[in-house]
Amino acid sequence: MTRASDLIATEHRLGAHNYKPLDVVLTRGEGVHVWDTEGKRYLDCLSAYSAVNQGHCHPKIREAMIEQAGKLTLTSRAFRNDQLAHLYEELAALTGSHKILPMNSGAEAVETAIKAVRKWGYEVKGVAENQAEIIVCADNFHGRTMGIVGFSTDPDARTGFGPFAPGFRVVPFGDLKAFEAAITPNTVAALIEPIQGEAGVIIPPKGYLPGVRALCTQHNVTLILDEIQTGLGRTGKLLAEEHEGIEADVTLIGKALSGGFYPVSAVLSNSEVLGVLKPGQHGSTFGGNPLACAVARAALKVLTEEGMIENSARMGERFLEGLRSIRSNVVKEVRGRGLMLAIELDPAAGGARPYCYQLKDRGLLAKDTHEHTIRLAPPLIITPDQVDWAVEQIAAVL
Ligand code: IF1
Repeated sequence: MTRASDLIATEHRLGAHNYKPLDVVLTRGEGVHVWDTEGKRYLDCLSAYSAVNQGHCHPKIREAMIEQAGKLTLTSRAFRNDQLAHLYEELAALTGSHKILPMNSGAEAVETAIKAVRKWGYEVKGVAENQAEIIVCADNFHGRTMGIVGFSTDPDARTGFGPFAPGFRVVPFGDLKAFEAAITPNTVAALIEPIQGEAGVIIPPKGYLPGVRALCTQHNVTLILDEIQTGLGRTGKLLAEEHEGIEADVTLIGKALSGGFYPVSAVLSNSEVLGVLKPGQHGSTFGGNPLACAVARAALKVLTEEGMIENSARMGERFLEGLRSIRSNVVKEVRGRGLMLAIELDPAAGGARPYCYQLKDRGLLAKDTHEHTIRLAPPLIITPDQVDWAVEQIAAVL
């Protein structure tokens, strides 16, 4: 049973249908490329939703993973391991954070931050018990767990899954007045994506995030930036907040923290917020395990040492320019920062998915989002020639 059509049929028969992937069955990846079971090669312009920023199967991350897998994989946090302290040190040096809490998935990092800021609100800010409020944005995407989908505004994400936890206030993304109006004495935090990913690569208006930062400082509200998708070089800086000249109080990273080898996420913060979590109040069997730490250390090392962040900025500009030069009456808007790019099609074009299938036939993998948007996010190691080739294919199908 190796034929792609058989594998797809089996997935259909035995798997839950919570995804509708493009019908391409991949079997190998290297750098910016992936190969399907028939041996056809594709330029990957999704990078596993930015988890593979370093490129598929990066040899140095693979080496670190294999080496650590032969030594020690999991101790649980009941005991210590000799990798965690090194990851802390390297992450702290890179990001300037004072405290770090390692988890596995992005959603877990978000849930962890929510727990920590609520407790901070009660113990440090002085909010009355169970009154803590967190401001979130409309069209947010922070993950799939119960706590998170409860403050989603996407009907697919939340309908049928209630009842939901209270304590969240939804405001329009990019509207500083609305943000200010939502702040109450019980507001403990604001949770925001610096660029909304799932919503279609929505970049907030200039001044919005600095304004949010100032309001948070003024009202003693913890600013949590979800950089799980935007972080680690995707937008051409280590963190997307750098484009705005601001610093979050709590930063969430995941995805590319492992270069796609393993689920690794982390909450980064100053000591005041994460400091409220005491032994027994939070944790995870796999969080901070030595295999995850070794992989993350290698993933961060290659990201910085191999110039991937700078390349993301340069290639992002080239890609955006190329896309903007495409003359097509189905294109409504092209937008992006670094290698986080999107083409919004005219609703009359009949949806983005047929275009993604045409791109697949031409050897380029991209993913439609929200009906009319094609999202482009290649690995950060993409070369100028590969960018130009991608633009040619996209121009041809549009
Ligand atoms: C899926 C999108 C990307 C995220 C931000 C937290 C998480 C994500 C900003 C949770 C996850 C993913 C999950 C993936 C689709 C995907 C996605 F289309 F939904 F928006 F990347 F573009 N914060 N994003 O983007 O991280 O728990 O998944 O590790 O299939 O659901 P996770």
